[in-house]
Amino acid sequence: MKGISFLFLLVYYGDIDPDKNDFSDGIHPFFYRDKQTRPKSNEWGSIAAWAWGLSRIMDCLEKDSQVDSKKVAVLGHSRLGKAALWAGATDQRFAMVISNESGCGGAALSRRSFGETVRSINTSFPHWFCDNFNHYNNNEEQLPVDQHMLLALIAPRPLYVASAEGDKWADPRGEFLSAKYASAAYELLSLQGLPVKEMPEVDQPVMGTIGYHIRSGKHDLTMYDWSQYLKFADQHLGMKSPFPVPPKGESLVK
Ligand code: GTR
Repeated sequence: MKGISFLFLLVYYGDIDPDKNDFSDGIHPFFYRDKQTRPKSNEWGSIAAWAWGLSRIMDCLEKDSQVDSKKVAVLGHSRLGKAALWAGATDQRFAMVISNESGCGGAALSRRSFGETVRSINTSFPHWFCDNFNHYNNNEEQLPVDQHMLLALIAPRPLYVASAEGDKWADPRGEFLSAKYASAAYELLSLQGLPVKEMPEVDQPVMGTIGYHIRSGKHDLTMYDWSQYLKFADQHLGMKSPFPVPPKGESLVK
C-alpha cells in the first residue's frame, strides 16, 4: 500500500439498511428498546441510518494507519446525496462533503415546494425520514427549518453542491439558493461561502469554501461532476488525484 495517495471507498447503502419501508432489517432493530418494532415518530429513518453507517466506516478509517483520516471527503448522489449531507452535518470528522443532485430532503430548499415536494417524497419513500416529517406534507411553510440550515451545519468544512439542468425534480435553483444562504455561516467564520450571488450558467462551476455547479444533462453522476469534485478536493484538501481529470463523458451511475 506504500505510495498510495488516493483511496476511493465505495459503500453499498443496502448493507446498512435495505432501501425499503421495512424496519425489521438493517441496523434499526439493534437500537430498539422494550419490544419496539419500528422507530418512534421522532426517531431515525433510512437516510439517517445510511449516514450512521458512513460514520462507522469513518471509525475504521481513523484506526487505519495507512489512511489520513483528516482528509476524508464524503460524496453521495441523489438519495445518497441526502445521506452524505446528513453524515457531514452529524459527524465533523468528514473533512469535505459533496452533494450530487440530492434534491428534496438534501440540498434543495423545501419551502420552495418545487419539483419533488415534502408530500411526494414522504409518499414515495415513507421510510427515508422520521415519521414526524409527515406533518409538513403540503405544509412546507410551517417547517421550523429549511435545508440551507443543514448545509450551514457543515461550516467551516468545504462543501460542494451540484445540480443538473435536466433534473428539475431536484430543483436546481433551490439547491443553489440553499448553498447561497448557507454561505452566511461560512462568512461568520471569516470564510468565503459561495463566491457568487447569482446562479452561474450551465457548466460554469464556482468554487469558494462552498462550490456549486449546474451541469448540462440529466439526473446522474458523470465524469464532469467527478472532475469538479477532484479539483475542489485538490484545492481544499491538497489531495492530488492520481487519475487524469476526465472530460465530459460517460456516466458512472445509471
Ligand atoms: C427519486 C427521488 C429523489 C432522489 C432519487 C434517487 O425518485 O424522488 O428524492 O433521491 O430518487 O435517489 O435516485
